[in-house]
This record gives sequence, C-alpha cells and structure tokens, in this order.
Amino acid sequence: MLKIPQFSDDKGNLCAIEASIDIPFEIKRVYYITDVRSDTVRGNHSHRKLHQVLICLNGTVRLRVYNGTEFDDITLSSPNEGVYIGPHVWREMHDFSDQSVLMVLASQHYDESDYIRSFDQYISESQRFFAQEGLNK
Ligand code: T46
Repeated sequence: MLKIPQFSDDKGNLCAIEASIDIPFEIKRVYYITDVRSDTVRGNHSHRKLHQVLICLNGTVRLRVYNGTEFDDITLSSPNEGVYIGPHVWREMHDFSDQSVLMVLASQHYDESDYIRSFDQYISESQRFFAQEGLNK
C-alpha cells in the first residue's frame, strides 16, 4: 500500500503525486476506469513486465491479488492511498460502487503482448519468473 500526500483544509482535499518520489517507477501511462456495473469483474490477468499503482479516486473498488502463493483481498476506498502491483501478480477488480473511479499509473505504454490472460499460463510463467528472481514460490 502507498500513501499519497494529501492536503486538507476548509476548501477540501488535494492529493499530489510526485513522479519518481511517491511512485516506485517512472510513469509512462495513466488510465482510469469508470461506469462499471457492480456485478462486473475486470482484470483476470497478470502482466509480464508492467508495474502499476491503482488509486480509487471516488467510491469503492475491491481488488483480489494472487502472487503465486497466496491471495489477498484489498478494498480501495480513498484517493490518498494506492496499491502497487508488480509483474507476475494476478489481479481481479470487482464490486465497483456507483460512481467509482479507478485510476491506474503504469510504467509502460499499452502492450497487449505483456498480458497473461490465462490463469494456467500465469501459474507456469510465474513459477519460472519467481525461480529466476530467486523467490521460491
Ligand atoms: C490492469 C487493470 C488494473 C487500451 O487500449 N489502452 C490501455 O492503456 C488499456 C489499459 C486498455 N486498453 C484497451 C484494451 C481493451 O480493449 O481497453 C480495453 C479494456 O482493457 P482491459 O479489458 O484489459 O481492462 P481491465 O480493466 O480488465 O484491465 C485494466 C488494464 O488493462 C490492466 O493492465 O492491470 O486494468
């Protein structure tokens, strides 16, 4: 989890993200997801190289991540906190609340070949990846 600096006063809240200071990679792309029905599940993939930070700017979004060993469930509900997701982490986003806005900061331009969209493929690739990195999963 990352804390985003927030400045609050009687005018409201302002959150500021300083690239390379608050985010552990160079930001090359920003996208945001809106108008998602509450029964929709998005994600269901992993990335080979991409690093990302997810920030829920409005409303609530639930996130389920799997690092090859264990699942973790995270609720994103505050514009001053983000979750960092590195390569070879499976992710699903679900239970989008009404009016929710999920913003994502990404380390690379969009590249479909970086996606692993099959869970079986993810399991075999991630085991090789973690073994190469010296992380015995
Ligand atoms: C991720 C999660 C958190 C683009 O053309 N450019 C882009 O930068 C992105 C992110 C997507 N697209 C196109 C590709 C698809 O035709 O937008 C469409 C929806 O993408 P996708 O189904 O991959 O969306 P999600 O919500 O399942 O996943 C997205 C990101 O793709 C992914 O990298 O980690 O959000």
